[in-house]
Amino acid sequence: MSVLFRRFPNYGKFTTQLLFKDVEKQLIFKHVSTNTAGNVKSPRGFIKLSLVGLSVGALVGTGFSIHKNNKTTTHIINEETTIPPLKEIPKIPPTRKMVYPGSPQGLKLTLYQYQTCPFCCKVRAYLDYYGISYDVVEVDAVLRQSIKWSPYKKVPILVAEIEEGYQPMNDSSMIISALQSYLQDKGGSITEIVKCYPSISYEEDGSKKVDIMNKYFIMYNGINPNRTKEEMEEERKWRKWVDGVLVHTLSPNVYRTPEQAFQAFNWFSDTGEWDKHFPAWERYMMVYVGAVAMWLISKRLKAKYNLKEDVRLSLYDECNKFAKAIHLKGTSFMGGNEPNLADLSVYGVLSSIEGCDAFRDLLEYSKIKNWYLLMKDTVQNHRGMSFG
Ligand SMILES: N[C@@H](CCC(=O)N[C@@H](CS)C(=O)NCC(=O)O)C(=O)O
Repeated sequence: MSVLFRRFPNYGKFTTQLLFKDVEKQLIFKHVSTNTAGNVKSPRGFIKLSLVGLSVGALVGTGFSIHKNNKTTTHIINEETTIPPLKEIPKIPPTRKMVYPGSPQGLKLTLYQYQTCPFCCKVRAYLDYYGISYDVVEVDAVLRQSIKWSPYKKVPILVAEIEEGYQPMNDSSMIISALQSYLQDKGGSITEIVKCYPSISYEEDGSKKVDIMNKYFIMYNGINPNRTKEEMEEERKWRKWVDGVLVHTLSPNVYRTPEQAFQAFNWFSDTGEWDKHFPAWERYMMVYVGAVAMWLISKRLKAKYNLKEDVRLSLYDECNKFAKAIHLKGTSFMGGNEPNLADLSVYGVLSSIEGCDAFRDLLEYSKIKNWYLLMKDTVQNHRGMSFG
């Protein structure tokens, strides 16, 4: 992996070499075939209730895809794309503006999000910690009108204003890595940085899947990272664990019983101020259909991700792993005296369930509480602000 730390005069070269590594990894671990047949299923034709249920299910973003397949056969389509800048996107009044006086000059960002989506919470934790100003557009989970302009249909989407228009960034980990790369190299261009994170699409059991290359890598572009290779590897390891493991323990815990599912959706509605942003019919749909759908889906997720019979134990176990790793380092954070991107990612996704019983239990019965409260204080006071 030494190639990952070599310095390159421009981002393009860096991308090509990393991309090669990642494709190589996929070729090793997945069955490869030249068969590229198979269409992406469209939601058209679903009755409205199912559509609403499924859309709301996506709110927590942890495995709606389980409905589509459980098999493991994969065919690489090998389509590589980068997110093109757009000349125009519809002007939607922001739901709120987060303004930080020390925010990096010239960086105008809009976050399209669901308030309680763990991936969106992760991006907000990053922006708030570093005191980077941004506008928020709360997307309605049912019709998703405000992201109609985007070919990428999930949230978060972060859009940066650039000279030629707008540069969208998709996927929470890619967004964080791209912004971190931009902040390291202040003279760099967001569009050039985004090119370092191309998407590769492939077919898995009849549906098209997309992976974003290099999404846990920061592009230093010749700048000395001032960190050891081991520190950077450790940070990436835990960031991957957040997306690949930790996040999958959340839904089965949050929606463990119908009562807890309703409680969670009512909290989503309160904290996301759904009464302000969405018509009453849509809000009720989201709460009632969403709670039932997620309660049902979470049973499948529990099986898919091999969670323990008592799903709380899986959540505690995972959080204890992270807390123990920090304890062994003898520091306050995984990043040492200051949080790194792993700390911010763990904090972000856990903050998405703050209003739920599962969260209260987590703080009471696991070892994550002290770290979590310290992180909360650190993020809410924007202690990384001097970085910008
Ligand atoms: N890997 C993505 C996952 C994003 C995601 O799954 N978002 C959910 C909401 S929490 C979503 O928009 N789902 C819509 C859908 O799957 O159609 C990230 O890290 O941003």
